[in-house]
Amino acid sequence: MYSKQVIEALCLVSLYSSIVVAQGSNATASIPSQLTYLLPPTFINNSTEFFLDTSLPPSASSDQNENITSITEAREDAFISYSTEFTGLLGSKPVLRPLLGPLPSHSNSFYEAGQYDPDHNLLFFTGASPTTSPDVPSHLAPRIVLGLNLTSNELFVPNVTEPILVANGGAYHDGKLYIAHWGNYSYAGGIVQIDPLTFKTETLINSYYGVRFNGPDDVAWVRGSNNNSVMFYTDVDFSADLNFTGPAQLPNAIWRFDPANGGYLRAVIPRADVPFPNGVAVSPNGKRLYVTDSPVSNLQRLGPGNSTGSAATYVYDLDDTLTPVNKRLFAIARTGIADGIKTDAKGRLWSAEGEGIVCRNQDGRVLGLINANVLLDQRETPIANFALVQDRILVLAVNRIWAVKLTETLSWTS
Ligand SMILES: *[C@@H]1O[C@H](CO)[C@@H](O)[C@H](O)[C@H]1NC(C)=O
Ligand SMILES: *[C@@H]1O[C@H](CO)[C@@H](O)[C@H](O)[C@H]1NC(C)=O
Ligand SMILES: *[C@@H]1O[C@H](CO)[C@@H](O)[C@H](O)[C@H]1NC(C)=O
Ligand SMILES: *[C@@H]1O[C@H](CO)[C@@H](O)[C@H](O)[C@H]1NC(C)=O
Ligand SMILES: *[C@@H]1O[C@H](CO)[C@@H](O)[C@H](O)[C@H]1NC(C)=O
Ligand SMILES: *[C@@H]1O[C@H](CO)[C@@H](O)[C@H](O)[C@H]1NC(C)=O
Ligand SMILES: *[C@@H]1O[C@H](CO)[C@@H](O)[C@H](O)[C@H]1NC(C)=O
Ligand SMILES: *[C@@H]1O[C@H](CO)[C@@H](O)[C@H](O)[C@H]1NC(C)=O
Ligand SMILES: *[C@@H]1O[C@H](CO)[C@@H](O)[C@H](O)[C@H]1NC(C)=O
Ligand SMILES: CC(=O)N[C@H]1CO[C@H](CO)[C@@H](O)[C@@H]1O
Repeated sequence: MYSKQVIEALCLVSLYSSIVVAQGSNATASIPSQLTYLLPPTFINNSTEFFLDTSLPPSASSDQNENITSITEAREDAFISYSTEFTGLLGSKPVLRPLLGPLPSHSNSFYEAGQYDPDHNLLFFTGASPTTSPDVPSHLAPRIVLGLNLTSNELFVPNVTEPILVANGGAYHDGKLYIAHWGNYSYAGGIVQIDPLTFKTETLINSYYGVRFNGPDDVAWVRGSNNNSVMFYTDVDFSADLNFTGPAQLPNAIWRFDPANGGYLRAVIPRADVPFPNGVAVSPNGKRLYVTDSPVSNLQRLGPGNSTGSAATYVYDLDDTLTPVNKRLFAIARTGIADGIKTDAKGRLWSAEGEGIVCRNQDGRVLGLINANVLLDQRETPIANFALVQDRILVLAVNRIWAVKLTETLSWTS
């Protein structure tokens, strides 16, 4: 509930400008961007903890600036702003409002997808059934499709008409919900289309000339200038590593499906470009494709940092044929990986990362974040996704859902 402003002028007189200390879990901390790249050199670093856990030498408070005792003063604040743009987006009194939960810990029922159906005011997401025993390790609990009626706040389990086995990311497009799922040993995963009211389910994609996908993970639709729509999805072999399916049959890739002209499926981004493709999103103007890479070293049986990939988000341009070209590194996650990503109506990119829900502008600059330290009851299972619902962000915080109302409309549909 407390919000304090940075005294910008301090930046001029002091090498290490002041951090604004706030109290209370609904507070906003404004952190001068200078502190994101310049600290007293004996700061204590640690990539597994958060930036807000960085401790500065005691001398920093006396020698450099009495106001910096440590960045950790902001660690219990819900909102961390690195820009006036993000502070403006939060408004004067941002509130992290509990929407659902908490369920008993380890029930990761509020986990992936996070898709808003604006036609019926419904939220769809994927996660463990709320009745899953807390004894089942969260990464092994089968993930199903779940719904929340945002009018009545009623949680429901859609009675889908085809199996959806280890449901992951999703997309809402043209009145239908699309979900990526891994399948199991005997049932091929793929992309399914679900009617949001009747739950009639149809498989759209599940094979490449008779070869199974490894584990379709996320999906996004883009509408071209001629009003035809094309679907992108990521395929990654985490499912084999977790023994939900047999060994990978295809190299990990990002695929493009064009339903027009009888349907045309092709791989458009190879694993040489993005080794472990995970989240996928398009910009509202249909000109950009974002993809996250997830070098989850425990799944690859490698040590931390021991991977050919980066915990990064890449951006491609979409050319006139809606084909991704011109790959650039967009951002590297400071902690963990960037998992679910979504663009807002103004083209900013929001991503679920170790540190929380991170908001970047189109140049990849971090504008601010919603702090995982406050969002999560535990740190073992990070936040994988969230939803943009009109002017709200609904955070799928594993065993609870939080709602944050912002000052702008964020959601849009392709
Ligand atoms: C990071 O810092 C925390 C808190 O000081 C500590 O518990 C943890 O062991 C550190 N991790 C690494 C990899 O240094
Ligand atoms: C510390 O912060 C206070 C209040 O925000 C300000 O008045 C003071 O000038 C600051 N001190 C330094 C050395 O920047
Ligand atoms: C923020 O404030 C709201 C309303 O006062 C309250 O319901 C919520 O629990 C607070 N958030 C946290 C994280 O304490
Ligand atoms: C959502 O809840 C409202 C209020 O109870 C109800 O009128 C509406 O029919 C529900 N929507 C769906 C899709 O079930
Ligand atoms: C789900 O749908 C099936 C038919 O597809 C039906 O037999 C079953 O009763 C339905 N279950 C619920 C809980 O509505
Ligand atoms: C895979 O899922 C199908 C469809 O739900 C089910 O019939 C089958 O028993 C499952 N196979 C395994 C090995 O779990
Ligand atoms: C574009 O296509 C959608 C359905 O695919 C349709 O609802 C919409 O009216 C179309 N827009 C234009 C401008 O043709
Ligand atoms: C992998 O899953 C299969 C099929 O469910 C099971 O038979 C097998 O024991 C599992 N392997 C391991 C190492 O858990
Ligand atoms: C990196 O991975 C290789 C191959 O699995 C392994 O031999 C090596 O010990 C790992 N190094 C670290 C630092 O984890
Ligand atoms: C406190 C701490 O974790 N310090 C580490 C900072 O990074 C260097 C280089 O990786 C390590 O040697 C330190 O142990």
